[in-house]
Amino acid sequence: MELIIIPTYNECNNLERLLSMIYKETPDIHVLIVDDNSPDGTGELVKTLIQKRYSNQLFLLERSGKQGLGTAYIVGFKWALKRSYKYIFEMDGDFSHNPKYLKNFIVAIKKCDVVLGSRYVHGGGIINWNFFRRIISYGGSLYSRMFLGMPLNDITGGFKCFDRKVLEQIPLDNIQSNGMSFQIEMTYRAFLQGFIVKEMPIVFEERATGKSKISVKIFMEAVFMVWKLRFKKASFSNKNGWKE
Ligand SMILES: Nc1nc2c(ncn2[C@@H]2O[C@H](COP(=O)(O)OP(=O)(O)O)[C@@H](O)[C@H]2O)c(=O)[nH]1
Ligand SMILES: [Mg+2]
Repeated sequence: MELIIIPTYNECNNLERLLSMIYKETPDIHVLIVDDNSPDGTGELVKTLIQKRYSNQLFLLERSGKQGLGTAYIVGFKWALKRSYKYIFEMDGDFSHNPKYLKNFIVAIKKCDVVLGSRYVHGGGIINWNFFRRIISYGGSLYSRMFLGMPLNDITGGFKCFDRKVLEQIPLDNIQSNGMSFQIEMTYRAFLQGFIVKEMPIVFEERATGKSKISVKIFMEAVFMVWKLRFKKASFSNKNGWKE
């Protein structure tokens, strides 16, 4: 059984239509929304949708305030591991990650341990990003690839799928990153544990409505985190993870 985790902060205008697209593509899939008390009422919308339409397939975890994407995924992963999901997705709630790719992921994950939706392989791409965003993203992947020695092209993306055994092996309480580098850290830890990570082309589309939450702080966290990950490598490739 598959679960998609979608962290949300002010995605009221996107979520209802996104969910209907997801269930159209993959009718049996389960979705967990992790909402940080969005001021626009995203949490309320999800509660209504659970009541009225998707009672057995849609779930909501609510946190009291905006605490970042990384920790939202961590609580989502823990929720998933307490249940019997075999494949666990990360996905944005703003249409950047097109649900039409879900089926391809489900085929691909059966032959490996982690599937990354990749913008930088043949067939992948980006629509509607300015030059600056492209440089940050592509540069970030190149930089991580070089420093961390991972033979992957898109390391900063957030549309991905894990086999549950990967999440069982990664010490979730020791994850250091919360912003953009969360994606890098999760993949790096899976890679160091010897799991097979494959890339699958996706075309990423910039959100049409709502605001991106990326900031200079999130970007700088990523720049320094790659160094930190690199030099902590020895201590966290063992199963006990990485303790400060
Ligand atoms: N729960 C939660 N979700 C967040 C937070 N920050 C971003 N998100 C969600 O994470 C996804 C990606 O965020 P977005 O701002 O679009 O990042 P970008 O695509 O890198 O510009 C969206 O679904 C956001 O609503 C947060 O602090 N908490
Ligand atoms: Mg986005």
